[in-house]
Amino acid sequence: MKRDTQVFDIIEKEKQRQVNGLELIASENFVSQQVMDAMGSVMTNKYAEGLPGKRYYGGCEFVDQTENLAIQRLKELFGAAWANVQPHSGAQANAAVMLAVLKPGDTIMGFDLSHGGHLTHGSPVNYSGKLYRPTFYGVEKESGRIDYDKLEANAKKEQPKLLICGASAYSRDWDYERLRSIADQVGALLLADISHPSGLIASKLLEDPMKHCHIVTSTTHKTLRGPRGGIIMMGQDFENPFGLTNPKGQIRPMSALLDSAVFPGTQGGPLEHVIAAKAVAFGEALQPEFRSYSAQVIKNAQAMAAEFVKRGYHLISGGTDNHSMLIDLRSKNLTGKEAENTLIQVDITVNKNMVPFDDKSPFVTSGMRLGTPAVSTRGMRESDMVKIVELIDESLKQKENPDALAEIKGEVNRFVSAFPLFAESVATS
Ligand code: DSN
Repeated sequence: MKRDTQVFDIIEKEKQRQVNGLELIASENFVSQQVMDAMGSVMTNKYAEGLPGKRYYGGCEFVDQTENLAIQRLKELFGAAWANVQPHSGAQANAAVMLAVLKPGDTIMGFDLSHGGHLTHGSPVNYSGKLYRPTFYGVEKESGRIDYDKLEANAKKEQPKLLICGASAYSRDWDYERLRSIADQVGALLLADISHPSGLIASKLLEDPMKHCHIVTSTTHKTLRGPRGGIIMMGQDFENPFGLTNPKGQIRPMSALLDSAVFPGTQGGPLEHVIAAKAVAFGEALQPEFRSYSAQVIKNAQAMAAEFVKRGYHLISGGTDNHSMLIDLRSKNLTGKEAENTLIQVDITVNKNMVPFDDKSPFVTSGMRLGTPAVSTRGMRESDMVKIVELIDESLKQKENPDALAEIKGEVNRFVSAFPLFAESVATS
């Protein structure tokens, strides 16, 4: 068969974009070669609806083995009693949880998208806001942090059945113990969506949600540095408190309800090639080197945040506990759109982002979000973060000057050429 050069030429260009640029999108990372090898393997050819040992297709003995390995390694990584590794994405994982624990029209409470939350936590344009009654909590204007007393009062007023914590743009850790106490007081289940910080949590560098939350979901491709995908976990199994039954009218343990909410509830055949890659990534995350990597992610984010503050940028909440930061650009007379578009001209990738109490539309925004998982995978350290902020600051100051931007782009390309792209070549000690 003739090789499809049309597609592979484009893939090569994307590779060069990744190699030559500075990747600061907080939700992105670079996987190892062995994670890519597993994703691009024959496992993609196999149908395997069902769970290991209970499939609707023959010939599943080997995909059963990789899926079991993924489950076993994931449970070990987070100290979970139960896990499902089949969700195709974080959005699919959250959809399955809601299908398992709620009836249409039930009230949910999540972190406001415009304050840094996620679409699937109740946004009106998402299934979660269309099928359920969404209510929200947010951050305080002055502190940029969640006020748990206000959250509690809000939960008592709205009486959600599902309280969701987790965010796409919140640079502070979460008080899961307090959230569980609030959930218990209003009779809600507590879901932690740890998609962003899951690698840092697996490395025991942030609070542990597994001890306090009924259900935990995550993506696998952000700080966890695996293939694109989703997972669902529980610290311990329990009986669904809302009396929901399976189609036969039987009360089932939550694990069974969640399994059937993934398949057949919201998905068909699992992506066994991605599950094999998840198993590889979870194996990598169990190594001591991964903890060193995660520690560097946080050190880099804190060094980057401090340098932005030094240069007069306004960080929401003033700094970061994790891998990310959200910057309000209004004090620099810039929009998020202008910043994103300027930085892409110098091969620096960030994303424009709403800031809490934003007065601009989501297509313009007043903020930019940055994160350090990808640059840390390339082996960059604190002093490199200072250099990166200098490059960003200079680019934004020169946004109307194409010659200056061309020069900075050359500098960015030279700077990154010292750092290899993929995980296995990274020094983490
Ligand atoms: N909200 C996306 C992000 O954090 O980039 C993920 O869905």
